Amino acid sequence: MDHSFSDEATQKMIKFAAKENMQTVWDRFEAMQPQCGFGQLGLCCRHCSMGPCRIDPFGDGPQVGVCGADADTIAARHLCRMIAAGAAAHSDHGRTVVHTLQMAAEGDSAYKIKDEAKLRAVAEIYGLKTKDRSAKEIALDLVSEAKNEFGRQDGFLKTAGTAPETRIKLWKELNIMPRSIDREVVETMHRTHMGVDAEYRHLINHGMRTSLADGWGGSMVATELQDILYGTPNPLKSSANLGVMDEAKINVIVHGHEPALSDIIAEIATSDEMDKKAKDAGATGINIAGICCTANEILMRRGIPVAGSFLQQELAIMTGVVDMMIVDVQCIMPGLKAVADCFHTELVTTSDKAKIPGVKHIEFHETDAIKTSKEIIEIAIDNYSRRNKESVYLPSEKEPMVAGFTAESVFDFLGGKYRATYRPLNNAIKEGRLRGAAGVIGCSNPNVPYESGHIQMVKELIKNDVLVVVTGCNAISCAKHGLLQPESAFKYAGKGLQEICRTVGIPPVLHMGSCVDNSRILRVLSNIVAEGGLGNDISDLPAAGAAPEWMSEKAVSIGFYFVASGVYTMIGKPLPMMGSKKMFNYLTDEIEAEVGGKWAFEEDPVKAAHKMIRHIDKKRKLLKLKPMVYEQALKVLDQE
Ligand code: BF8
Ligand code: SF4
Repeated sequence: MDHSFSDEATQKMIKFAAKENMQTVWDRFEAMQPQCGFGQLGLCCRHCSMGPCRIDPFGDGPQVGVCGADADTIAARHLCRMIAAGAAAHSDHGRTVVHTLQMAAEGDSAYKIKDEAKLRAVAEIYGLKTKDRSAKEIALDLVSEAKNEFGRQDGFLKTAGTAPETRIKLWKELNIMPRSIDREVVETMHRTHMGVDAEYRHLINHGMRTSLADGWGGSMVATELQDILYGTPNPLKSSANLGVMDEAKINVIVHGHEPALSDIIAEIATSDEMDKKAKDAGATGINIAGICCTANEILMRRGIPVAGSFLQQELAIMTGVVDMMIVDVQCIMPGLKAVADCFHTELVTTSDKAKIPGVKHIEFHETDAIKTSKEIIEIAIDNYSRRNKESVYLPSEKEPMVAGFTAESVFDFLGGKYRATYRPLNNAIKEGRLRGAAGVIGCSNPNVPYESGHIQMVKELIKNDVLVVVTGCNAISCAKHGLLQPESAFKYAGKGLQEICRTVGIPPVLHMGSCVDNSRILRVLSNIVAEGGLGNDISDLPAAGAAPEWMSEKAVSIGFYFVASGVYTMIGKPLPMMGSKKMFNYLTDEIEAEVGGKWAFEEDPVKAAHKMIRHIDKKRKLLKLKPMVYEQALKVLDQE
C-alpha cells in the first residue's frame, strides 16, 4: 500500500509497526485480498435461508436468486439496509442526547443547559412558546417534542420542515418526506425482508426517505440538542495529529462518537484534584485528546486537541504513551484489543451498546457521569506507572488549526462582524469571487492510500475558488495537513477565495464538526437558499458534496440524504451495487430528474474535484451568474 499521501506521523508509525511486527488495519486489509467480487458488486443476498444466493455478473450462471430476486432487487435491498444501519447509528446517538437534555432540564445531574439562546431558537422550530418561560420549562417541552420525532405515528418530522419550501413540496410529491425516524428504519427492514419490495426504484425511494430521517431528523436532533447542552461551537484554535500526546503527561484518549462521557471526562481531567493526583503519580498532568468524531465534538466546543482519525486509532496506542483509551460507539475497531495487549494501555468500553471481548467494561450512565468519569481517570493515573519508557515511540508532528464553525458562526463571520447574514456569502458567489461551495466529508478506508483522496480533492477545490466545509475524518485529515489554518488560503486557494479569507480571517476549509454535524451543512444550504438570489431550492445552488474515502454505512446514509436534498454527491469507490446496470444508471443519472441531486463515482480525487467543479459551473450558468473574476484556474479544467 502506498502511504506517501498520509501525514508524516502516520508514515512513521506504520514503519514502526512493521519493524515491531505489529498488525495494523492495512495488514488485515491485505490479508483479506482478493475480496469477494459478489459482495463488491452488490450481487449476494442472505436475507433468507433458501440462500445465500449470488448472481453471476458474467451472465453464465444464475441471474436470479432461489426466490427469483434479480440483480437489481438484490443490490437495491442491500443498499437500503446500509442506509437503515447508518441512519440508525446517527439517530440512536440523537436519542441519547434527548435523554441527556431531559436530565439537564430536570436538574440533579452533571449536565447543564449551556446555550439558552440556542434552546429558544430550536424550541421555535417546534412551535413552542418561549416568551416569559424558563429554560427548564422550554427544555422539557422540547424533550417531549424531540422524543416524538422518533416514534411519531402521524404527520412528518418537524425538523425536516426546516428545509426550503420547494424541497418539502417535492419530497411530499415523491412520497419521501420522512415521517418519523424509527418508522423509516423499521419500514426499510420490512421492505427488504424476503418477499416484500422487489422494485429497485421503489426500494431506493424509501431508502431516500430513511436517509432524510437521518440527516434532517436523527442527526439534526443530535447536533441541535448537543449545542444546547454542551454549547454551540465558535471558532477556536487547537491542533491535530499524534504529536498532541505528551510523553510527560498521563494521556487519555477518548474515541467514538457521543460527547456525553468525553465532555465530562474533559472537565474532570482538568480539575485541580485530578491534576494533583497525576503529579503525585510522577506525571506533569493529564492530557486528553480525541480520535474520530468524539474528537470532533470536544474539539469544536472545548478546543481539545485531536490525536487522529479513524485509521490512526491503532497507531495511537502503538506510540506507547496512551495510558487509557476510552471508547463509546461507532468506528471502534475490535482490533484495538490486540494492539493494547502489546502495551500497558488500558482499553475501556463504556457504552451499554458496545463491548469488545476481553476488554474492560466500565458502563457509563448519565446519572453517574461524574462518579464514573473520576473512576475512569483514576485508573488511567494508576496505569501511568506501568508505562514502559523503552517502548515509547511518539512522533512529534502536530499541526495548528482553527475549528468550530457552524451554520450560525461561519456566516456571522462571512456576514461581517456586525450582522448575521448570508448576504455577503451569496454575493461573493454571484459576483464570481467564490465559484461555489463544497462539503467534503467522511471516513478513510484502507482500500485507498490514506488521505490521498481527501487532501488532493480539497486542495483542487480551493485552488478553483470553491469554499470547502468539512466534517468527520476528512476534517481531521485536513487539519493534519495544515488546511484548517487561515494562512493555507495563500498557499493553496485561488485568488477569489483568498480575497474572502483575507477579508474575514477564515481558513479556506471550514471545520463544521462531527458526522452528525453534516446536518449543519444542510442548514447552511437552506440558509443560502433563504438569503435569496441563488435559486429557490438546494438543487439550484452551485454546490457539491463528496466523501472520497468513504467506508461506513453512515456514509451511505449521508450520501443518500444529500442526493435526496438536491446535492451532486461524489464518492471514490462506487457504492456496492455495480452488478446492477439499472441501479447504476438510476443513481448516477436518472435520479437527478426526480430529486435534483445524483451520485457520482470517481476514484481519481483530482478528476473527481473537476467533475464537482463542472457541476458547480453548470449551476452557475443556469443561474446566469457573472463569470468568475479570476479565470486562470478554469483554463486548467478546460484543457482536460
Ligand atoms: O462518524 S468519518 S470513519 S469517525 S463514519 Fe467513522 Fe467515517 Fe470517521 Fe465519525 Ni463518520
Ligand atoms: Fe436468495 Fe431470495 Fe432468500 Fe435472498 S431472499 S437469500 S435472493 S432466496
